[in-house]
Amino acid sequence: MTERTVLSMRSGGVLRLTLNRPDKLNSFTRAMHAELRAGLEAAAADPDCRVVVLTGAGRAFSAGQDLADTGWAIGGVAPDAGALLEEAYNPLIQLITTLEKPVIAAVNGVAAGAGANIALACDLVLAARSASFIQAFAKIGLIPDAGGTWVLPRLVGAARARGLAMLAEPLPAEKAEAWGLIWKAVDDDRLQAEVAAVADKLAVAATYGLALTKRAIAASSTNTLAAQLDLECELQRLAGASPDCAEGIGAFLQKRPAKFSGRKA
Ligand code: T3D
Repeated sequence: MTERTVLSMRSGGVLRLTLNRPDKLNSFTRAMHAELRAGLEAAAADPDCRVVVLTGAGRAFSAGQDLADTGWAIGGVAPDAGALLEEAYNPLIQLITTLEKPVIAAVNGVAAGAGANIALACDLVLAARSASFIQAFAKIGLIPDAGGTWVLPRLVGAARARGLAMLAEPLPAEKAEAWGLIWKAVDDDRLQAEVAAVADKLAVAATYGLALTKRAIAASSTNTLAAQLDLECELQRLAGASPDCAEGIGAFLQKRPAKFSGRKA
């Protein structure tokens, strides 16, 4: 039987998706794309799933595209490198960034190429101190994809984005945190516990409000201030009419812990 390339485990409101090709540093094949997409779509459809954790099996998070599974052959005709992005990476990044619940990347080891940018597409990135982020593309004559050219300058500024993209050097987790590329670098032996604590907190949070927050922050990168203020009015109306907002304010006034359902209505 073929082993699954993505392991899926639900515990309470937390869905954990583990990239599972440790011998090839969890590099992406078409099968892995299909399985990850299915996992994320299942998360989107399941109201009881309130947060997704994405991590890697073994010593890597992901080394990006499996370079043996692209159709490149030494001396052969080059395949259309954009086609794989259209078919697989772009929809994956869209799925992560528009999922109406938080996605946490638990970066357990090296994250290279599209593997780095898939992690950076997640809402919160926690990385083991020994992990690193490598925009490996320049080493093979490609450009950063899977959203890399969009997210890098926004997170770390154009100067650092160009350095990361053009030099393709590993950026250690601690420096990634210091530069604002990720949320947190933690001791290796604390990574899973820290991720579980964050996931458990988000699993009982006001999920719909978080989804609207995610939407607003994503829109801010192209909006003017005036457009963003309008969007905040629109989304705050939706958040304010949600049962979780009523519960949150009621709980505050009654001096008791809030019990959020995560539902829209
Ligand atoms: O159409 C398109 O393709 C466009 C899409 C592009 C998306 C992309 O992601 S392009 C970028 C692809 N990724 C890379 O270029 C990174 C390649 N990997 C590395 O540079 C290194 O493996 C790492 C720096 C990530 C880690 O180095 P190290 O020394 O710790 O491990 P290693 O020995 O290089 O790798 C261990 C095994 O994983 C090895 O297999 P083996 O020899 O033991 O059977 C290695 O070949 C395999 N592996 C690592 N990365 C990939 C890979 N196999 C296939 N594809 C990989 N990307």
